[in-house]
Amino acid sequence: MLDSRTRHRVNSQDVEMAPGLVVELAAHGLVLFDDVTSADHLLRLARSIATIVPHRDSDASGVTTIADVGGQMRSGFAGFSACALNPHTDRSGIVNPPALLMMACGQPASTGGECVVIDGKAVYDDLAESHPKAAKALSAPRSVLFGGAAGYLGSIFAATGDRITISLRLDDLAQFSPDATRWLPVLRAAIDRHATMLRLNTGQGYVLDNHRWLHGRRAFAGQRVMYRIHGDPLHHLGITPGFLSARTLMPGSAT
Ligand SMILES: O=C(O)CCC(=O)C(=O)O
Repeated sequence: MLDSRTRHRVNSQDVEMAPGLVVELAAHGLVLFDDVTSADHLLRLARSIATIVPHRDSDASGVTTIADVGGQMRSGFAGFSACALNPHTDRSGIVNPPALLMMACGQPASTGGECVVIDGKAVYDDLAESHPKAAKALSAPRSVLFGGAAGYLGSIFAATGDRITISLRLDDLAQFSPDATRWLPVLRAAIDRHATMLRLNTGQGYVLDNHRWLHGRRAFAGQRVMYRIHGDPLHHLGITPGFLSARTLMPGSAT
């Protein structure tokens, strides 16, 4: 669950807004902000903490404007509808997804459209405690094909050194091994237990560690507009993506 420590208020006039934000981000992997009033403003914030990673759908500066564009929904383009989005990791179909996701609300929906965030560390620790077999199966190498045939064969939880990362999508662009499939209901229940809904107004948003936190949204009606930027944290800031767990249950470790 979020608490007041995870809420770092960013003052739009404050050129020094990055340091406090970085401390929160390094500690919790998630920071909420206010007063980021335009896509340009989000871009300034993003450049102060990250190297921008462009996206298929972004403009040249790396900003993607997410809104319901109508028409028929195509696979991999659900963001541009008014539908709910299941908890996911952005760019899970590549080996190294960008480590940061920055989102700001340009205009809230008339109804619905709340953002949903889930701490992958809480999900992992929960599973490791309550369903160690699930944690292990969902960490098995090559147990998920993310992103279709040209995608990436990996796992939901993966260890790099002493850090664990989460990578997930639950749409038609993820195919799970039979053993991972068996544990998906347990995973989804754990995700639900740790989900927090954020009702964002204009100028409010979040920065999250895309290797630790999952994000999604609820269905909406109206002209909702969100600005999105991906990036990798600037090296000198000392932000290490992913999380540590006292209960590592990676394949090969004792249960
Ligand atoms: O609309 C949102 O709040 C989230 C969008 C999103 O997660 C995406 O497009 O991947």
